[in-house]
Formats: sequence, structure tokens, C-alpha cells
Amino acid sequence: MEIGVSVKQNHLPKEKRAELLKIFKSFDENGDGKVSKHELVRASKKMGVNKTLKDIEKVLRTINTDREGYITFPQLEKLMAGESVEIDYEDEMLRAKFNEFDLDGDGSITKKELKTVLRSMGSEMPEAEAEAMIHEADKNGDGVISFDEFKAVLTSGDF
Ligand SMILES: [Ca+2]
Ligand SMILES: [Ca+2]
Ligand SMILES: [Ca+2]
Repeated sequence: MEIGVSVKQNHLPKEKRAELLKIFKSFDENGDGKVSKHELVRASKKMGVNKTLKDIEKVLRTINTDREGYITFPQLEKLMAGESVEIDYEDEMLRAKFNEFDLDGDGSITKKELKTVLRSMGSEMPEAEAEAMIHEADKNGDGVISFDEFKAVLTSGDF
């Protein structure tokens, strides 16, 4: 029966799913296909959101009715497909990305950080291009990219 199926999507778009799977795998430190609450706590630290074990347990309870104390990928996917958490997810993804660039953790990305990170990803960015990129993103003109500015660029989709 294909007719009348799901107005409300139960699955994430393909790109998002692939991204999520990557995240899931990075969370799953011991690679057993489950992310335990302790792995989640450590992962949240890495993303700079610092959830406590209690927070994590609360989330787990809402998605994992069996109270196994871990989540599997399908459970995570289901969770992320829910609209209410979608926003958090976006924000935390952005925050994680931002933190990747903000090497010294001072809350802003400098041109030097931008170039260093891109180089470490294997892409050499010409000075002028980095300059232009910062300039484009730097709405308040202080010469660095804040999280809000970063977010604005990424959500506008031309980064
Ligand atoms: Ca695991
Ligand atoms: Ca910085
Ligand atoms: Ca700025």
C-alpha cells in the first residue's frame, strides 16, 4: 500500500542520514553499534554542549522505552526525525562544526584558524579566498566569525 503514506516523514533525508550515521559512529567509541549513556556524555562534551549523565538519561528514557541505557542508530534516527528535536540537532551540529574551526576555543573563528583547519582537511585555501570568506561572514565587522555569524552563513547554505 503506497497510497496515502506518511505526510509526516519518518525518515531523514538521505544526506542527513549519512551525516547522522557518521556522528553516531563517532559517538560509538567501542564500535559495538550502540551508544551508551557514558559514550553520549563524552560525545556531548566534545560537541561543547556538556550534558550531564542525568540529562542524557532523561533523553534516553524518552527514546528508549526498554531502558537499556544505550541507543542504537535506528533509535537515534527516529529521534532526530522528530521535528522538535530537529532544531536542537541543527544547533548542536553547528556548534560542533564551529568548535572544529575555533581552535583556541575563544568563541570566534579567526582567518588563521579558518586556514589552519581547512589545511588540515587537505584543502589549501589562498589568502585572498580566506579573507573573502571571513569578510562575507563577518557581519559586525570585527574581523572574526562569531558563532552567530557562522550559523548565519551555514544556514544560508553558501558555505
Ligand atoms: Ca558503544
Ligand atoms: Ca578562536
Ligand atoms: Ca564578527
